[in-house]
Amino acid sequence: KTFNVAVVGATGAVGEQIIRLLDERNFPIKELKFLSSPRSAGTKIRFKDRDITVEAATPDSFKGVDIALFSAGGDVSKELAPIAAAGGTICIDNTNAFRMDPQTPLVVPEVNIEEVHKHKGIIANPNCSTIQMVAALKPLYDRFGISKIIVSTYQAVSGAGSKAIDEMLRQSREALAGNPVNPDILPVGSLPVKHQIAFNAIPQIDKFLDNGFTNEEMKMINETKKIMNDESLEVTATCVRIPVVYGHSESVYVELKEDFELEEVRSLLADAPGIVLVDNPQEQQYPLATEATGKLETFVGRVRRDLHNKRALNLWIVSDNLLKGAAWNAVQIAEYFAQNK
Ligand code: 11C
Repeated sequence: KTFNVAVVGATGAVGEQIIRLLDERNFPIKELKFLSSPRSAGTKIRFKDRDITVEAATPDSFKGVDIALFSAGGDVSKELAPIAAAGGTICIDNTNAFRMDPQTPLVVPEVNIEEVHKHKGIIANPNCSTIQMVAALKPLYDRFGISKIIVSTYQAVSGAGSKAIDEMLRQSREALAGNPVNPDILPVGSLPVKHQIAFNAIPQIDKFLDNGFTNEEMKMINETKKIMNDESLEVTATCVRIPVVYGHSESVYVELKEDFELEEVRSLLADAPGIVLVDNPQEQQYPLATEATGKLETFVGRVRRDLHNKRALNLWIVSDNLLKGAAWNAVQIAEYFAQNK
């Protein structure tokens, strides 16, 4: 069986990766449509042996489309995904628009693929920093239970889009030349105050809420509870932007509900789907953003027992934020549909 597929946000950083994955993995496509904002419409994108012209996304774009992958921003998803879903299209949405909607499954295939069957037309892809953390913690959750997670992130600028990548590279060149760096985009394009990202670490990703946490931190907290289907899970997060182009890294402290042996933790991680254990401190081997870039897996290392709480351990979790954190997770869900239709 083949499917009519639409990619919404085809010219963006995540859209580009979705298209590459559909191509490389030979997704069973009948017709393929690339959609975007009117500004990017008309662009041609190569797919297999042909050029496909990007069209402006409108409510009429989804007639006859079986699966649509959205990554054109929350406003576009809010406007168009319900219309597409009402017409029978399965919408896999990479934005924040529907993640916490109780009607919308929030899916990481390694953790809760069965949730997709509850869909009402829209399936949400979680935030990148959440996906890699829950994928790595799932085998430990299933075996021992988890009571508490304390995470600090070290997030790549590509999470804030291609303009943020350009800004980080430009600032680095300016700083090395001894010139002023002129921050323009980060931490949040729409807020008046900007900070240097080159040679810096910015403890703000997205806007602050009244509780002192940022939106990005609250996404990690709320999405983790929803995906794990466990409101009692205590999660706290500090999200930090660092001058890395691709690959989010996370320092995670996790308190288990039962006693554990480190060797069993290591073997559970080594055997888990989509997880690669890289944990050999003697040889200075641990996950690195540079090595995770371009890979579909989530890498876990620095596995060690906490010195104060024998039921707690520390981990270092790294993944390509545009792949498992976005495009690959979405294409994985689409592949599941294609195989189970
Ligand atoms: C970042 N995590 O690194 C963000 C990007 O809700 O899908 C992804 C935002 C989202 O800036």
